[in-house]
Amino acid sequence: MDYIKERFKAKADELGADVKDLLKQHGSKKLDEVTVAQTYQGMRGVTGLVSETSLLDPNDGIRFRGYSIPELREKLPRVPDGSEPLPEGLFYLMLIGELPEEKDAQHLSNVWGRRSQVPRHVFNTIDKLPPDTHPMTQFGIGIMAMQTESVFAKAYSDGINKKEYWSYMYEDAMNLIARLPRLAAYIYRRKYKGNVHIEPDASLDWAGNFAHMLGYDDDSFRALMRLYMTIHADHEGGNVSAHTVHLVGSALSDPYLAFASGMNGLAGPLHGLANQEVIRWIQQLREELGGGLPNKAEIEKYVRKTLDEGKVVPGYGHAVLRKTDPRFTAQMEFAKKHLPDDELVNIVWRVYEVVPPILQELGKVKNPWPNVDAHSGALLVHYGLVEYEFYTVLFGVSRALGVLASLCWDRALALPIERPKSVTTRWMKDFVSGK
Ligand code: FCX
Repeated sequence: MDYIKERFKAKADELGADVKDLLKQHGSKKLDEVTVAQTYQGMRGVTGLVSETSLLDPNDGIRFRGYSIPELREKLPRVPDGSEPLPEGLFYLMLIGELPEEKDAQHLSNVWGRRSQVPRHVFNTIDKLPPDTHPMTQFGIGIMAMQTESVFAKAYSDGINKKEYWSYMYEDAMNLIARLPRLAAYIYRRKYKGNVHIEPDASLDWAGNFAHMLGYDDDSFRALMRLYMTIHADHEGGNVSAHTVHLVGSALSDPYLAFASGMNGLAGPLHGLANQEVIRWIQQLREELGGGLPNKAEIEKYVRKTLDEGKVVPGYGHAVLRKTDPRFTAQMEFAKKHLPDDELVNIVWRVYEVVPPILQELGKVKNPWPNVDAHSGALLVHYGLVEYEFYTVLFGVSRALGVLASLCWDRALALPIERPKSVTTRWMKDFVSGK
């Protein structure tokens, strides 16, 4: 057995015993109370899920196994002379719960490289779609087409012991992560680059090779991809994509089915699609003004118009965060180092000065600060990746790292099928009136 898989199994046995103990001793302890409002309002603030890979603090932002994004940028392994962390290292951290050594990240690069072959029928399936199909739709369909490769689905159909589920899920998760960059690059180059594809470069790391297959071989773009793939990977368990993967996986749907479902959630404009919406929104602003760098008054007018039209300002707000997203800050730091004079980036920074006080003024927006999606598109545009409909696919490739590591944990801890109780408004009225 691969040594990382062995380590995972050992950690899972250890935590499994802890959880058993916790449930035995404290299983009936109350964690929370649920209000009528919370059941109608997206269960905001209800603690009802366990996700081992990361934890979100409203003020400090995301921590992966206790490490913040600035800490990870310091501590995770990099390529020689690299400036940004390797997502392989983050995956190891989320899966095993400890910081990796360089050789662990390198090992994962090699394992994923070896498993990265995407079957021909997946490309054939994509080729049958109208070229104007949204890249996220193509991505979901491609993942579903790859489900033919699920070792869990096959093993389950052949008949396996419950205790072995985790092992097959793990294999599927590793294969899927390995294959996603190739699938995503295929979709990109088919739709935007005349269907001319680029063969993988086995000497590169997972994110570096992804950048290469997309057609961007600039060193600083590769660094951006490593950072991008690291910061989008996980945001605890309750966000739509992570929760969906957990929920669908709880029915023992294999990782291909569960991950494709999560990607359909990521494709929503209030979630991952917001990264394309930000660029579209800024482009419309520029078109209205005839180009150039808009001043603060012009941005303010445009923001107010957006709100008056009953739309949200994309890239701002969050269900849990209550401060500027550290993922926004990490990208801002990257931009200050690599592209401080970029016009679009400067618009993003100016929007950051203008939007929060206006959202605060509304009195209802709980978090007026920018989230990860407010910055990511401007960086990509700088390097020539201007096709903003593709941006959520990049988010999705990264998100696989967190949600699939979590799915391995779900099966290793033998978590049951998820089934919260729902009620009707009739029931609710009877309840509040004491009937
Ligand atoms: N612009 C305008 N109005 C906003 C707003 C924004 N950016 N953010 C929140 N609001 C509004 C809500 O629409 C809601 O209005 P309503 O009462 O009239 O329906 C009110 O403020 C209260 O919402 P709030 O509790 O603050 O936020 P929610 O937890 O319900 O929603 C999201 C959180 C992220 C969905 C919301 O802030 C939003 O729509 N933001 C814009 C889209 C976006 O950037 N999404 C990406 C989020 C994330 F980072 C990701 O998943 O990628």
